[in-house]
Amino acid sequence: MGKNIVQKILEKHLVEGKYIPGEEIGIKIDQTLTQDATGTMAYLQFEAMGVDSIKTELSVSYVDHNTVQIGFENADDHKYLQSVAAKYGIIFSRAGNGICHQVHLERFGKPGKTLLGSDSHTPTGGGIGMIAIGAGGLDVAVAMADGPFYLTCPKVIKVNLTGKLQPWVAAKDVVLKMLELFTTKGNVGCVFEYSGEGVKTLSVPERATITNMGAECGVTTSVFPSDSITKTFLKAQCREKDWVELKADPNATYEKEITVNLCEIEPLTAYPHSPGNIKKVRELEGMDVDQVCIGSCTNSSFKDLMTVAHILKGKVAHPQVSFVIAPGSRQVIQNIALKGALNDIITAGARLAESACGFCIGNSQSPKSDAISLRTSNRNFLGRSGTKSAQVYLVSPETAAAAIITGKITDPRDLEKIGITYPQIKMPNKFFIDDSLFIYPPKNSEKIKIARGPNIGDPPASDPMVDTITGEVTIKVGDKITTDHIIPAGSKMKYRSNVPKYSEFLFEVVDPSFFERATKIKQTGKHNIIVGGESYGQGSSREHAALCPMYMGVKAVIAKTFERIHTANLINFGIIPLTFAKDADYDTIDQGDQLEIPNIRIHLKKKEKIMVKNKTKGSEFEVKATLSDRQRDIMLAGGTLAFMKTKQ
Ligand code: MIC
Ligand code: SF4
Repeated sequence: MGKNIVQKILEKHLVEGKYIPGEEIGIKIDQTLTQDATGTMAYLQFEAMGVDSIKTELSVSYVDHNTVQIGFENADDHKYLQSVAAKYGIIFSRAGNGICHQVHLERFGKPGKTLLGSDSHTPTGGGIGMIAIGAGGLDVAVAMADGPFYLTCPKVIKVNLTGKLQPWVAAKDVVLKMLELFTTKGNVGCVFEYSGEGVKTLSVPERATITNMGAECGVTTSVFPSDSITKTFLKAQCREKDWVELKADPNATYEKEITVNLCEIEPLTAYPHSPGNIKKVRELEGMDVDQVCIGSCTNSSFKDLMTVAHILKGKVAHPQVSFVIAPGSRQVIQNIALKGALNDIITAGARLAESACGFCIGNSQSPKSDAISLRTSNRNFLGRSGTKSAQVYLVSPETAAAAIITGKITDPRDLEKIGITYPQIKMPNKFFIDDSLFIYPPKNSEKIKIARGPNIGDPPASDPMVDTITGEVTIKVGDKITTDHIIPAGSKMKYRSNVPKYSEFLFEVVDPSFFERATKIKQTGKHNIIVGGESYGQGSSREHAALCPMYMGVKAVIAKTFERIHTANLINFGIIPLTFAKDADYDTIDQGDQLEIPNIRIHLKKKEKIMVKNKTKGSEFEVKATLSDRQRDIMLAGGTLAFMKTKQ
């Protein structure tokens, strides 16, 4: 039987299990990437493993998230990261070099390789035919130490692209269409594999926009074939030797197939507060816009910014619009500068932000109260921009540029009515390349001292699993609770290396009194329990959404369904993810209810039925622990680090 691309790459990297969709497998990871906000904890955990150097083909530590440096904390983290990189053989990408996913695509990604990144948008690498997966920092640390990465062998969905995008319709609109079709939930354990005639019409940056935002559907990753377009891109990056061809066999089989006709896609937007809320731009046109932000790992490539520059040439931003632009990498800035496009953008009134995550993570450029903000980024969760009352719409660079000119939500196709022609951007045959902001590790690293400023603390340790969980429902939340709801990033992100302090902000956007309640419950010696609805833990890979609850004494999360990365993080930190055997039981629980899960340790060990007693309601209900044998052992040990110690 023929093989699809996903199967070809995964089978080549298989180190444990069999390639049977739905079953757990372990794969060898060729490359890793970390970013500073998740990296500090990842490397602290790597250090705790006692390995002398990384065992991957290539590992890169990027500084791109926390670059605001208000106070010493971020700078301390950066120094720590730089010294760890030198010590263990990791390439260090200095602040200013760009956003990890964009830079990795440009300089390091290789078709056919596996990439594990401590960031949920690592699937950007699928744009050049990698199996690129986002994970918690601890999983990345394990991969750097030569451990397998465990995942559920995915169900591969073939996305057959036909036709060609119409002028003014962008790759962003394709992935927004995918979000309309697949929504943000129910796709755990799947991978999107793109194929068909339409693939040939998409450049690498366009493909990367599509694979980047597959993360919002909750798929494990997304992948494009590696073809002549990939080769041309790598050649332009002086990396032609990294190219290999990758295509599915003609008779390859898939779990499911869908066809998306590119000709039929129109400019789309994701309206507040979920990337899955899709409408046509046409339906919202005329709405006043207060802010437009162009950038993020989804849409900040050379092609994106050249498109924007062309549209804005000779125009000035509408007086009511605050216009911010954050190029994806230093290479992008250098190349658009050489073309004169940077000048066109600045002349149009752009506030040029650092080449970093910045506004996307609410680290800067929070909009005014109740603002309508149009962003080319990938997430518009409540409060993520830093302004809880703001309404964030996710759009393509074309739609963003149209609003900059008109001050209103505008279908970019209407720009032709005011004499602006559709920009046909040609990708350069050779990019201007300057790798001087990468620091390569020295050959001899013995003398290197790891820099530990006061912001660098030890990762908190977890205890072995208790016999019986006895506690209180500290919080009951609804469906689609994201990791941004669980623990915010933005201005609080500087506490990533200080777990006790960062924990104060748990559930801040949903219920700021959570921390106080959880502290009281912990002090009485009871366990904290979280109850959630469908798709709990959407969004980022941030392991602090498990680490901080663990620190606060949360022992179980009971939800209708969980998202992939968050489930793995909960297990890594010894919090048991339990699902309702009957969804209706969710309705019988209230915040403050006293729950008991008797003999959970034994039940887990013996794979027996697990019952929860609701002592407040005098009722009982069944929950499921859907764990592999490996995950079960980790849970019993109290988390991955504790489990690894039992193996030594
Ligand atoms: C995000 O986009 O939410 C982040 C910030 O990049 C996170 C990582 C983090 O929280 O540090 C992600 O996507 O994994
Ligand atoms: Fe950075 Fe935003 Fe991309 Fe996350 S989604 S990596 S915060 S640019």
